Parts: sequence; structure tokens; C-alpha cells
Amino acid sequence: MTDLFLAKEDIRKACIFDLDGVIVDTAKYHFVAWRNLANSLGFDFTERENEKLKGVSRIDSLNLILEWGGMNFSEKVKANLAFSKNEDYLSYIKEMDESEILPNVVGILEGIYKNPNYKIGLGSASKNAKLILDQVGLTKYFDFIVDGSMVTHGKPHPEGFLLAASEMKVLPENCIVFEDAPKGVEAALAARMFTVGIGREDDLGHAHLVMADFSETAFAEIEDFFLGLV
Ligand code: B16
Ligand code: MG
Repeated sequence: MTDLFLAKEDIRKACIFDLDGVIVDTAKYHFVAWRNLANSLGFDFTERENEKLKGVSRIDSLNLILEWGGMNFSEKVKANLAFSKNEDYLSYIKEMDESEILPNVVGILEGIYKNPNYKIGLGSASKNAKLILDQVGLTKYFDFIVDGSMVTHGKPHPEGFLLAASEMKVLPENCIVFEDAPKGVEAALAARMFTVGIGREDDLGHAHLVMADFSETAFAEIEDFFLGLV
């Protein structure tokens, strides 16, 4: 039987998760490590400014922070600064365990994992994504993991989400993306995927559906929106 004769609920589909802000809150560790770096260069920045770094690649984050501090360096020095920030960041990441998984993420992953029509992918800008998933014990749920080292273009470019979909052999329109960053929502929409914003309606109103977190949701409820049943 070809896909042509499959009912809508039997078409191969996938859920693609962002990592930071959706599965775990690593933004707090990025903030501490970037702030340590800024302080060592003689300036500071606020938690509000840190919000602008969500979903942004490491080097783009550094460029923004240096702009806030009115500083500029050669590419070589910037590479060294990014390296030392990452070493500092990793010292926090290496202490992470499953207690840092955000509320009901495991429940949602289990709900998808048990559904034979769905694959599960990761679409993160972080080059540390695999390490973080291992650290919190969630790697086993994922059919394919896209991390920041596998893409040329950062979010809002759709490259990462499209790569995850094609590696899982699922059409973009059959994918559901979970994203916490406005730029990540833009990337998922540009990939023509059903986009669920995790966070505040004010920041993520351009998504198809917005929820504060996963705490009071079952995957079946989200799927009803995706299938147009709600
Ligand atoms: P790394 P996500 C993103 O992860 C973070 O939101 C962003 O703040 C960070 O700069 C980026 O990863 C790169 O992280 O330095 O570990 O490569 O939200 O796309 O999962
Ligand atoms: Mg994120």
C-alpha cells in the first residue's frame, strides 16, 4: 500500500524538539557563563538582554554581547573568547541530571514514543546538544539529533529543522516543532512545519499554537490541533 491510500492518522509524522527552553533550562547556565566573560572584559549585561540570546548560535551570541559592551576583537580572539565561555558553561552542564528536565517533558516524549506514526527529532542550535541529552538521560527517545555543529545557517533559517525532517524521512508539513525562542518559531514556520511555541503568547504569538509549558498537556491534545480536529 502506498502513502496515497493511507488515512491521515497513518501518515509518517515527526515531532522535532528544540532543546534549551523546551526540554531543559540551560539558558540560566549560558547567562552565568556569558556574564562571567563580559565581567572579565569589564562590562555587564542584564537578564532581559540575555533573552535575546535564546536560540542564537554561540558566535552570534558573542557578537551581540560584545556589541552591548561596545567592544570588538579579531576573529581569532573571538574564537578564544567563545572557547573559554564554553569551557565555563560545560562545568555547569556536567553537573546536570534528570532532575533538570522541564515539567512533563518525559510524559510528552513517552506519549509520542508509543505512537507508531511518529518519529522524534531534535533541532537545537547548541553544539553541546548531544552531551546535554545524555546528561539528562533522554537520548533514547530520539530518532535523529540535529545540533549546532551540523548546520551552516542558524535560526531563523529553517536548515536545522529541514535536516531533521529529511533524515527521519518525513515531509516538513507532517512535522510538529516545539520551540521557545521567537527566532526558532520563525525557523519552524519557514520550514512549513506546525509550530508550537513554548512560553509567552506575547513573544511567540506567530506560532500556530502557544502553551506556557507541557505541565498540563498530553501529546494527544496537541495532535488534535495539528490534525485540525480543534
Ligand atoms: P552552544 P537551543 C541554543 O539552544 C541556546 O538557546 C542559545 O542560547 C545558545 O547560544 C545556542 O544554543 C548555542 O549553544 O554554545 O551550546 O553551542 O535553544 O537551539 O536548543
Ligand atoms: Mg530554545
